[in-house]
Amino acid sequence: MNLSNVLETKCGKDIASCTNEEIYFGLLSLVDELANQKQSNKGKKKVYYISAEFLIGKLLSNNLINLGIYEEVKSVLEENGKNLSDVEEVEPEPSLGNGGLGRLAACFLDSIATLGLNGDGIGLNYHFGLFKQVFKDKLQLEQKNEWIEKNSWLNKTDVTYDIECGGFKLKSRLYDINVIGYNNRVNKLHLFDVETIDESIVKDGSINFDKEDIPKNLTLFLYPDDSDEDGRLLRVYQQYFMVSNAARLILDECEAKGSNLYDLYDYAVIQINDTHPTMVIPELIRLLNERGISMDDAIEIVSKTCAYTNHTILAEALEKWPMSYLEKAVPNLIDIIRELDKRVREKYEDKDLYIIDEDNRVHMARIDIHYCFSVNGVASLHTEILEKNELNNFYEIYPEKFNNKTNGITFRRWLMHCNHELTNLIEDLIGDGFKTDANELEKLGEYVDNKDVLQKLLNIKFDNKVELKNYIKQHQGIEINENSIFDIQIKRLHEYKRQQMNALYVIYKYLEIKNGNIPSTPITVIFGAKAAPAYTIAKDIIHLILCLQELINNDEEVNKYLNVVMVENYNVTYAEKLIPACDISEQISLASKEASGTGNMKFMLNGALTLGTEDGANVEIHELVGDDNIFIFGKDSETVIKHYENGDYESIDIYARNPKIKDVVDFIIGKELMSIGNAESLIRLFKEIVKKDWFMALLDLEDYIKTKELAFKEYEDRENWAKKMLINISKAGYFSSDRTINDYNNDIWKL
Ligand code: GPQ
Repeated sequence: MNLSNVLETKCGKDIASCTNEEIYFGLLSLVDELANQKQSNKGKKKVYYISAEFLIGKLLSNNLINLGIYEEVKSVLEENGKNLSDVEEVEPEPSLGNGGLGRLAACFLDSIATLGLNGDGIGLNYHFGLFKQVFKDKLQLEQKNEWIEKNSWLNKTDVTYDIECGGFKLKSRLYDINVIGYNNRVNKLHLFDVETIDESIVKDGSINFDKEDIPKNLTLFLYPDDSDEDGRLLRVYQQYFMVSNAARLILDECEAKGSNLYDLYDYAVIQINDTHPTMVIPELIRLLNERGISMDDAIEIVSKTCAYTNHTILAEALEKWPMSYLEKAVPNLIDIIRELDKRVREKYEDKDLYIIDEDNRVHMARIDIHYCFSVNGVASLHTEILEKNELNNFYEIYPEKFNNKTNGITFRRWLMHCNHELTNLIEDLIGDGFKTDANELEKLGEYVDNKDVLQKLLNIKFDNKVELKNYIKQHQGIEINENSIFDIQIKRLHEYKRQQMNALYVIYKYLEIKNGNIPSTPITVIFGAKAAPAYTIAKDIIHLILCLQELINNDEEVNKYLNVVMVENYNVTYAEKLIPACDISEQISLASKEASGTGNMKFMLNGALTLGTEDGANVEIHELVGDDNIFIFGKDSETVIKHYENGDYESIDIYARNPKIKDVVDFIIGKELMSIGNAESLIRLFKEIVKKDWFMALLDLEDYIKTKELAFKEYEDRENWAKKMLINISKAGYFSSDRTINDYNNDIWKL
């Protein structure tokens, strides 16, 4: 194929005279054509990864890499005076996920295809996805994120179903996105939409719409989380619509391959990504009943087909739908859910095992655990906590169902695509085997004493910092110092992730500098985070950070040594710029609360050092790199869990006893911030920290400050720091999602 000619035909004119947009659409059409030509061997058994979220990010460059034509396309464009990264800028980012859970699903699809496995994703085609974040007056505003253009990665199919909800019927339509494996097969991401959707009911510049008009609004937005009250019933409709379509598609595909439905589990395995798709269990049972299969048989068949992944121990994130919602939205499922509950009650006395509780709420996770054949956590500590604490009563009756699958990330996106320089260096040193076998990164260990290699690593980091500096300057007009330490915390805003603790560090450092204690190397603390629109305290924390940004960056005494930046609208695209430029990766959740984290893995792979608690996958990172190559602080999960059990944590005691901490916390409502910020918000946050501090930021603050100072000190020895970087990269292979998916396949899916 002569790429230059093909692309010119696609674009309808010579490349040199095309706009970047025309080139983007030309490449999009070329990629889809190449993908559709790849005949994937179908295989008898298929995994269906059902998820309310697939945070896929931009697709162009990754698809070019996975098709093996990235370099060629790049040089053809260059020959014509065009730049591939300018073309990338034109692509809108679909925001079909909130954070880690959705991004994990996207990494998994990449690895499933790359390993040549037969597996598709099933989800919803949200038109505006998660909101776009805008800062105004140091507050977060939410706007719709339009991403579907006339030409997009979505391919309309002929598949439609009639879905019966409470009160009306919905006609669905399936859209497919090609999932191109790295040098391997092409799978599908199936996204269902409703034919009657009406984008015009969303007013410009907002995310407001009539929440009751389900046929028009069903797939407009991704639910931002449980704290958005009136969105809840709509969320139930969304979930049912997703799984009813999924169930029909799965049964149709399996029957077409020869299943008599009694052997469904020989043809399909359904991975339920958190509780959001749980209703697929009663829905499949219902559809099997409709096709003449008895209740006993249907329950057995479905239980042998479905597997459940738990992603959190946070009680507020475990879905419990009031029966009244389900009666309204999914009347067809009520009898079956009652039947599933009845069978549990007949067998067990422990009320905490019941599906329907005393307040008539339906516990979705309990349906999953009773009626799936596998229950997995997402990091070893997380699985251990599920077994010993959170789900111990279930573990006692079903020990054989429980298993761990430590999360992973795709190295195609999080190394090869986002960090070309580092990828090239690694390839020069150890060859390109690591691209398909991530464990080969271990070979980098040979170079820990090679000064030339260490210097190259530092140079690459510096170049990436300059690139990030330019990007932030261009997008937000903020100037940062590429010679400073880049200390980065990027993830959803949640109190358990403790961005507030990091902000308290910033205050500490500001006061230190004011007192004449100047850091040897300047520090840039970077945040990126969206808060759920109805999560007040999270928005207060954003406000505090934006106030600190204004105060510090405008203070001539301080801004030479310390800067604060909160990037606007943090998303996958932004992550791809931030991660390669990071020196210190902030993974500071309250121990026991972060199920795994996956940002921690991306940073490590790109040569950042972790500053973190013994939580989630940090524990496994720590084990792999050893004490000398990570900065660990804070109370461990056992201590934290005991505090919750005993109810004996009082932040006010720490505040009152420790004058340094008191000064730092008082600064939130001191004259400097109160004169530039919103008093109500700052006072509310201050009170929350002093009186409640549910996620114990003050518990670890002192140790955090001490450890962070130590990390900054170690940064001064550049060569030694580069060694630590190299060791982190060399040990990151374990966190390839190829490893994770192999584990899922060997232990659960058995494709
Ligand atoms: N996670 Cl339950 C989400 O991103 N959204 C959710 O609704 C739930 C979990 C995250 C979790 O907080 C991280 O620790 C994990 O790394 C991630 O899921 C993937 O497992």
